Amino acid sequence: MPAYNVISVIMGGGRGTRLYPLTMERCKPAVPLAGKYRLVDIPISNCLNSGLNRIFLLTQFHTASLHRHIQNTYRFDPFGGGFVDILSAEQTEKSADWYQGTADAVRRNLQHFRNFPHDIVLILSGDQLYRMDYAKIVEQHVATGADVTIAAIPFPTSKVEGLGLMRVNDDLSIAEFVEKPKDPAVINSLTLSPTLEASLRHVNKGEKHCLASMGIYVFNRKTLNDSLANTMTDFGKEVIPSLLAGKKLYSYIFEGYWEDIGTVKAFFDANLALAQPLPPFNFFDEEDPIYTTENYLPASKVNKCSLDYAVIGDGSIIEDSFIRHSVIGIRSFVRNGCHLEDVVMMGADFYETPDEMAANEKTGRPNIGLGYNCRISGAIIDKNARIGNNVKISLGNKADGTYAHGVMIRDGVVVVPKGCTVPGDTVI
Ligand code: ADQ
Ligand code: ADP
Repeated sequence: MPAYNVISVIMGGGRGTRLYPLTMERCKPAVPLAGKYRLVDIPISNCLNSGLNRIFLLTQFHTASLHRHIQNTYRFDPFGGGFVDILSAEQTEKSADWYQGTADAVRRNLQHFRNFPHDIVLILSGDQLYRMDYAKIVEQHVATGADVTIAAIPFPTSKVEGLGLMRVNDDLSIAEFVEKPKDPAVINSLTLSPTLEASLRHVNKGEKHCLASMGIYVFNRKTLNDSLANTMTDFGKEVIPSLLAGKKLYSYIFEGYWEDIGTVKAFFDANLALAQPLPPFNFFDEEDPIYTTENYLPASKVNKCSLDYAVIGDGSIIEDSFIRHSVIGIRSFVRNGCHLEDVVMMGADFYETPDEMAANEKTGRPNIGLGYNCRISGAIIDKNARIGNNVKISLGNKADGTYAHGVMIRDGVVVVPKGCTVPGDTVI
């Protein structure tokens, strides 16, 4: 790879409402993941590990943090022609508004892609956790002579809610595509044929399975241009169904771990899944590593703690605390006597100096990180949060909503937003 001329386009997110408040101050691709990465590191690393180094990242707004992250991380030598270009929704003479949907976002950027020679466009989602060799889907795409190839994962019918489903022939050509069907009769009509079901390695043969779209598309250049010469705004809802009649659409079956992490709950669960004995996603893979910024942080310092399935980011300081089934991000400061269970703490962007901490003490402002004797469970603590002494935060049976000091509950997960200050002795 690539014997074919491929460009990759990563869909960096719409308004980011489903991940709010993690997207309150940053665009979705910049949301921190697994203690030290950003969401966008997953599709970019997959591209680079697949030999694809010409990457466009489409995003609604262009936060400083995303720009800094991409510039500091993805530096290419001048001979390989590689790049990661951020294309944010921009006002043009034709339109002044945001991207209306995935297809609209790609359409508005076709002019940028034209400057680079290519035959094939690989379209990827920016909010999924999986490891995939895109060379294989591109090879199948070329071998079948398809106009479009859609990556598809076999899911039991009970788990296909919110996904596009396709019925495929035994040669993998797509006969029917329905975006996010709800009607059980429709879902049942889209289940795998017995021949295909028997050929799959990882499915539980007792259950009926469907092929769900992973939102990963391989388009021939001309097919993409032609299929966007209209006003359709969305790939799953409009463009793909519209192509079924006249074009050759194939599925590419993927049988590994794949998780859409576009909601607060899915994001929380996928992070915590890394803090179990054998995580479904392996960040310890040396052959196909996930790349991210090298921060030059010191190794973490841990004193008198009980750590039980904890993932600890670099540059953290943790004193005499109990941490269970949690992800603790870079530069986290956990002071004595804390008890954390099922917590995703993103860490901090900087260390406070002794002078700053002395000034905090004078004004009664908590330092960045956790104060003494905090008890926190079932929560995401976003970056640079200041949590005072003796704070207790747990989900309990509280409903979604906004609670004291800006703390929120979304999808049944407590979120302490970025830079939030929770004064000492608060109980939520
Ligand atoms: P969804 O994920 O619901 O379904 P969509 O909201 O279109 O589809 O998002 C796809 C990707 O594009 C996401 O990464 C999203 O963040 C990004 N995105 C959305 N709007 C964008 C915009 N305006 N600008 C830039 N990026 C944008 C899709 C398919 C389903 C399939 C699932 C799998 O439509 O068929 O099953 O993905 O997750
Ligand atoms: P996020 O990770 O939440 O998207 P950013 O990446 O935008 O946040 O912010 C991180 C950058 O901001 C880091 O480079 C950090 O050094 C810097 N930074 C933010 N606030 C401060 C501050 N008060 N003092 C020093 N540096 C800061």
